Amino acid sequence: MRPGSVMNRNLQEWIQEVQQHCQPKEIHYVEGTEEENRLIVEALIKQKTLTRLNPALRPASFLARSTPDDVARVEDRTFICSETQEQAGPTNHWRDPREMKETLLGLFRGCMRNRTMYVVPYCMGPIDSPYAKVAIQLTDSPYVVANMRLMTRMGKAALDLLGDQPFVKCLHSVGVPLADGEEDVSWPCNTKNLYISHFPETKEVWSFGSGYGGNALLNKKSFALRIASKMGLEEGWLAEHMLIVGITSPEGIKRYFAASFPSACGKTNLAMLTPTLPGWKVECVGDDIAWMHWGQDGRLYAINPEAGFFGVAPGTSMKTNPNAMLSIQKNTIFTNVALTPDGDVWWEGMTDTPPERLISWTNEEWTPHSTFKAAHPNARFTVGSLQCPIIDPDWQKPTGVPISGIIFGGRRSTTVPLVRQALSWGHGVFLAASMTSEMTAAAKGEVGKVRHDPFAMLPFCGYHMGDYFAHWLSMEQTGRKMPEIFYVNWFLKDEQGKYLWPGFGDNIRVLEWCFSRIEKRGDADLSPIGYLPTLDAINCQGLMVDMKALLKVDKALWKKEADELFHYFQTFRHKLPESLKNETEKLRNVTR
Ligand code: OXD
Ligand code: MN
Repeated sequence: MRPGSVMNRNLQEWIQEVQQHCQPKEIHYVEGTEEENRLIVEALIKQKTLTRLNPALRPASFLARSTPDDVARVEDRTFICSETQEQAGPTNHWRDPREMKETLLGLFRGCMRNRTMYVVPYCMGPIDSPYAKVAIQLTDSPYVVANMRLMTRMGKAALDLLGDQPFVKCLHSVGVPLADGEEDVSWPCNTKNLYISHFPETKEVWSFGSGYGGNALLNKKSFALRIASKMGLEEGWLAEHMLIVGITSPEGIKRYFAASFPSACGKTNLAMLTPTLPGWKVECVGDDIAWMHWGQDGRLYAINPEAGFFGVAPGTSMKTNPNAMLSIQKNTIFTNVALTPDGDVWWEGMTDTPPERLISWTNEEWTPHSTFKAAHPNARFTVGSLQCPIIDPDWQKPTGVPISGIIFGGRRSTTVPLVRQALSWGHGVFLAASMTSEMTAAAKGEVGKVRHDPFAMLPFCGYHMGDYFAHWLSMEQTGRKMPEIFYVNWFLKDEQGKYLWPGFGDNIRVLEWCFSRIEKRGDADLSPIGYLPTLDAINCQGLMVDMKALLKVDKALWKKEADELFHYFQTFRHKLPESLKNETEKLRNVTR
């Protein structure tokens, strides 16, 4: 792709503006070819950003190690710069867009000196989908380009699709200009000056200082969730932090579910589940993001805007997620995992017994006696969706797949039962809005602390969360077939701290109950928090589980929960929809 073939006038002007301001040494127009990728990867190896893994064990795969200060999304440096603070709402960090741009212009001035600026056209959603959207990322990180090639439809096809249309502008720099002749480091970043700034009105993202994950791969959280959620509000659709999975019963009935969990709560595992119940089949459409539109038949249809997985490596094994392990056998970029002496990768939880010797993600000698982790808890793998052995045949269907059920869930060791079904769409929205979860390593913060994470969108909603709740409530309209809503918790523990539910492949037992409820079968009791399965409604054959404990609704704990929720919801003030207020009151009354 020559500069001359960049037809979009806005794009040409923008590139020129950024070039003048950031002063890169050269511009590379990314085409997305194999040869181009080969050259980028070779340069990254030379720079020691990537290490080639043993081709006999892990063909065409690489390991990247970041610096210890650039390992996760940084939510307190993530900003929604809407025109007013009210539009960003109480859950987002707001900055005035003009002030933020002034600050950023200062930081971006000359920030790409002696670096290449890559122009990365990419499409979110199948190229031939009416719901696909094109964005352009300008970045000075070749590591970002190599990852985006796996995670998006990147290059010429996206640019051709764009034509002269408006597009989402994503500007990214690691924030480390080089003096003439200065040697680069293997992981340039400038985390002292970190900004991941979103401008929802003008559909722009400006990210400065980090080279890691969601801070730098602006296709994912920044565009496909924060900016897209605002587009969904404006255009009447939903951009959600949800996996999409197709489930076929032994009778051959196939239904699609979307499911929303906070980061690192097992979305990838659920999306690729290997059922332990005979006759059931699971196929994966996506593991992290769903864009959902209403079809003419009144059903909700979901596309996966991504083309690859950016999964958490630690804890992934042939036992917990064999399909993920099979997906990453080749053509994979690993970041912050450990290196084995024979040039392969390892992470905590991959095997029961760790190897005798490793090089840790911090590039240090590691043995099982070491007091530090071999892989970072937020270490990742990046791989194209097509490598997943159970990728759904319709995963790229332009109009998406029809959603019969939506599952919400969080990580809670107490209080929240294994599964329940919402009484109605409005009640389901209430359950999702009241989602709480113990924090994980996916974001910088206090791991284990319970926090509210409505719809698992707390870090990803590009506008006022109260308006977001109202948008969800407004989805229910005459003539539409609303999906059933469920709320699950795989993470309950007993007093000794042992998990009460085996999880992983056995989650199919819970999905079977959800499936039967959609078909108006399946036994349930009405409880103060929704429909609960009766004690024998979930197939537990071959398991030793305490279903009573798993389905327990402890009134005293729920009273605390309801009171706390009441106070949390007050932070949304007049933007809290009346129906959520009423549901909270009802919950407080029944648990009194
Ligand atoms: C992710 C996240 O990377 O949610 O998917 O943090
Ligand atoms: Mn996610």
